[in-house]
Amino acid sequence: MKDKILHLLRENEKNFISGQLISEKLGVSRTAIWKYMNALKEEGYHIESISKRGYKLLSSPDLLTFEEISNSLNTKYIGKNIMYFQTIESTNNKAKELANHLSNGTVIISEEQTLGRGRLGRVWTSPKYKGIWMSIVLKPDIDPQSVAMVTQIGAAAVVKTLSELGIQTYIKWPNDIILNGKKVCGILTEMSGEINKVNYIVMGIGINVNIDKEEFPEELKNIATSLSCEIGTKVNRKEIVTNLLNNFEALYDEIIHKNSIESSIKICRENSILIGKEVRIIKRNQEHFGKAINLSNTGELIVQYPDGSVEEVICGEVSIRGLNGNYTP
Ligand code: BT5
Repeated sequence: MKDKILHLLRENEKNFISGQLISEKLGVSRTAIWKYMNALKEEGYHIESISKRGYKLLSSPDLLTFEEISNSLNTKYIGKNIMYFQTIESTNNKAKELANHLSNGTVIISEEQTLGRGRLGRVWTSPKYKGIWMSIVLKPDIDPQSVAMVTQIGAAAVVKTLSELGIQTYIKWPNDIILNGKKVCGILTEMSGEINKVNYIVMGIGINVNIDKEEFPEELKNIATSLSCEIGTKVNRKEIVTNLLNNFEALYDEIIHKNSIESSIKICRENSILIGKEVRIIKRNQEHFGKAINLSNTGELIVQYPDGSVEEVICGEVSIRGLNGNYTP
C-alpha cells in the first residue's frame, strides 16, 4: 500500500493530492492513509500535509527500493524485479538461495550486509545506507567457461557509470575498481552449472559510496576508499544504481546477442591499472612475476614472463610492483 501511495504522490509531484482522492483511488480509509503517510515520513520521505488541501511530496530519501530506482530505469529485464532488504547477511547468498525461482535480471539489494563476502570467503565491509550492495541474477545460454567474462562486463559498467558522473576509476583485473589508488568497488561473480550448461550466475557488486574515512575498519583504512571520501561530498546512491543497471544491460546484451564482450573489453583496456605494469600473480598459492601486456578479447589478462613466454591468465590475485620494488595489493 505504501508503494501505491508513493506512486500517487509522485504522479502529482509539486501538487497537493487530497486524502479523499487517495482514499477513493486506493479503497482505504483516510485514517489508514494518514498512518501510511507517517510511516513514509519516518522512512525519510519529506511530505507536506495541509488540512483541506492534502499531501504533497517534497523530497525522497536516498533509499534503494524498487519505487526509488524504477523511475529512471530504462532496461528490458535487468532490475525489472528488485528484492529490497534493509539488512541481510549477503545479497549473493540470498540470490543463490532463490536463484532457481527468480527471473533473469532480478536484482537483490540491501541497505546493509552483515556477512558481506569477497572472493575466497573474505569479508566485505558493507555498512548501512553507505554503499551499494547488490547482486544481479543472470540466466544466460553460454558456456560455463565464459562466465568469467561477466565480471569484466560488470567492471566496465561500473567504470562507465562513474565516469559519466565525472569520476575516473581504474580496473585492477579481474574484479577491483580503484579510485585514487584505493579500492572503491569489488565484484564477486558466482555460478551454478554443469559441465556444459550454466544454471545461473550471481554477480555481486559492492560500491563504497558515502562511507567516511573513520568508518572503515583499521585494516582497510589504507587500501579502501569511498566516492564521498575522494570527492568531498555525499553522492546519490539511487542515481548510481539506476545508471549502473542501464549500462550493465546494454553491455551484457552484447554477449547474449553477439557472443562478444568487445565494448566491455574496450572500456576495461582503456581504464586498466595493470596494463604495462610489472605484476606478481598468485595462482593456486604459486607466485609468478611478469608484465601485464594486454587483455584478451575474452577478458583474460595477457602476461609476459621474463623468459619471453606469454600466458593468458584466467583468474588470480594480482599485485603491482611499486617504485621501491615491493608489490602492493
Ligand atoms: C571482492 O573480493 O572485491 C568482491 C566484493 C564483492 C562484494 C559484493 S557486495 C554485494 C555482494 N554480496 C556479497 O556478499 N558480496 C558481493 P576480493 O577481491 O576477495 O576482495 C576482498 C578484500 O577487499 C578483503 O579481504 C578486504 O581486504 C577488502 N575489502 C573488504 N571490504 C571492503 C570494502 N568495503 N571496500 C574496499 N575493500 C574492502
